[in-house]
Amino acid sequence: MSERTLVLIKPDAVQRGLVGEILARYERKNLTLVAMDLRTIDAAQSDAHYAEHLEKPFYPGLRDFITSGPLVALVLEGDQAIDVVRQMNGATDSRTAAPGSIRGDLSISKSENLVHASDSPESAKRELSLWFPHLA
Ligand code: 3AN
Repeated sequence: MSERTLVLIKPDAVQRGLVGEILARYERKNLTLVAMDLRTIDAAQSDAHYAEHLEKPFYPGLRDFITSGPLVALVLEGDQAIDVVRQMNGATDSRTAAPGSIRGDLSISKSENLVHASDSPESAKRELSLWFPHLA
């Protein structure tokens, strides 16, 4: 079943010049690029995006990081795209993420882990309307 998922190529990836490499992986997988935007977000947008993490001890650092510079927000579409993209991204902790995944190949950090992707149909719906409200 075709799905849409919200992906963030985070500020560490932009800073390191990895946007092309990461985007190329999604394109080679044959996911469809529906929307893409380079933007720098403020604390309010971070709080809305990471609503479930607001009380976590790591959240202040995560907010500083995600607002630290431009990121690339994209919408990808394809058959079971939500799970497919999570698999491609790899485990949250890049140190243990599987080789072959974006995090496993390109990052060694748990916090600066290059990418975000929606983790369920419910979060995809919420995140898509937050980041790209003009999309149907
Ligand atoms: P994922 O991005 O794999 O869905 P989440 O949603 O559990 O992971 O966490 C959101 C983000 O918060 C992660 N991408 C990571 O940057 C950061 N994060 C999660 N857990 C930790 C932690 N224990 N220490 C530092 N940063 C964390």
